[in-house]
Amino acid sequence: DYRPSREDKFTFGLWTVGNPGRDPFGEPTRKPLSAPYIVQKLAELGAYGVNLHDNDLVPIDASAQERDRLVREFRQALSDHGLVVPMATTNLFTDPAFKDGAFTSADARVRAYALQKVMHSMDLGAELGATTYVFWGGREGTEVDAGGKLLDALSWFRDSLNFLAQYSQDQGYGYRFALEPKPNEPRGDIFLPTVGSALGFIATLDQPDLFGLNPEFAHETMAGLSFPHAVAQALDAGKLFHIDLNDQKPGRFDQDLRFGAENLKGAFFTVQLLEEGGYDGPRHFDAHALRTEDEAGVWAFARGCMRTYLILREKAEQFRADPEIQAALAAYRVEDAELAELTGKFSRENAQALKSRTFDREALGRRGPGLEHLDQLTLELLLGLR
Ligand code: 3MF
Ligand code: MG
Ligand code: MG
Ligand code: MG
Repeated sequence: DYRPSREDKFTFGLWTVGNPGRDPFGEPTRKPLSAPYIVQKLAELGAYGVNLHDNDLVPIDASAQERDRLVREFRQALSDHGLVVPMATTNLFTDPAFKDGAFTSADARVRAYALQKVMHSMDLGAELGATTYVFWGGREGTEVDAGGKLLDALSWFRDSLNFLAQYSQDQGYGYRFALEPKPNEPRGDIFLPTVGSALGFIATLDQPDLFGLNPEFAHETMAGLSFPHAVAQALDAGKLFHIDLNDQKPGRFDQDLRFGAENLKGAFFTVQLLEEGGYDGPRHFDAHALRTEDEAGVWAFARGCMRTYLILREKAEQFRADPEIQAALAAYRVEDAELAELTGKFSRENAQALKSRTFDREALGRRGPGLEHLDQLTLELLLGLR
């Protein structure tokens, strides 16, 4: 009955269900929820874990005693309710110090403070058992390029990531790092705006094997790109270290909608890729209840994210088992053993044989691959008619 269990590995950020409904034009519409209470509620709903920014748990100006108390109470709640913390990250975007970037600030003091803050936050994450560390560069960007820092910013960013990877190793934390691209908001233009740009950047780091991606449905959609395509590229590169599931209308502000709420087919193909593409990490929801909602709406939102995922996972199984869909897929893909031999591996002989081969180009162009039929079958499956 689509009730999640720990094995489904559903996680939420403290900042997601804890989102009080503030937006650039309006005050919060909900009361803050304490971290231990969130842990209790998520456990009741069947989640597996909870993720956090340092300051979701510990206020930026907390005293050492206050920090210890908050961490102790949080850990107690985790062990009381059987939840884990698979991922941790740093808030490098709320404080005014980071208004023009953290790792990419033009002010060396801000860059150094950002490194210090991340190291403390990595200590906290390790204390809580996190193995994945996310970098979302929310303030790493510009509105004004007259400052001339575009090339410097990339090299400052690189130096910071190299430094922090070594810090993790030196402490024996064993983190894997996941970069989370976003094209804009809160900055006009954020550096490393898409999954593809982050993948390209990772190749320039000192220890590229430690770095992968945390792609987000809403972020690629804001860039006008396809999320399933981005997920596939990350999987293909062996770089899908984590994932932020939510939803988004293209051409809008960052909405962080409930998973599956807007792009049902995109959500379906995402679930299919995750389930069949070898991803075994947490299914993390980075979204929040609509600003209109009260606390009951928050839990309806969280339940809905997980329930939709489980429904779509079942749909992916039905897709695999449906004879008509499988026949349409088989008809779509044309195999040819002899040509596979010729094109599979370069040799001078294969190249020669291929060059002298005759292809019926017009027949190739005439063939109808049956995608209208296949897509309609898929749609009807999703609508519950198959
Ligand atoms: C913003 C985001 C972020 C990141 C988070 C790290 C506040 O659009 O998606 O959420 O996901 O900082 O995971
Ligand atoms: Mg986001
Ligand atoms: Mg957001
Ligand atoms: Mg995110």
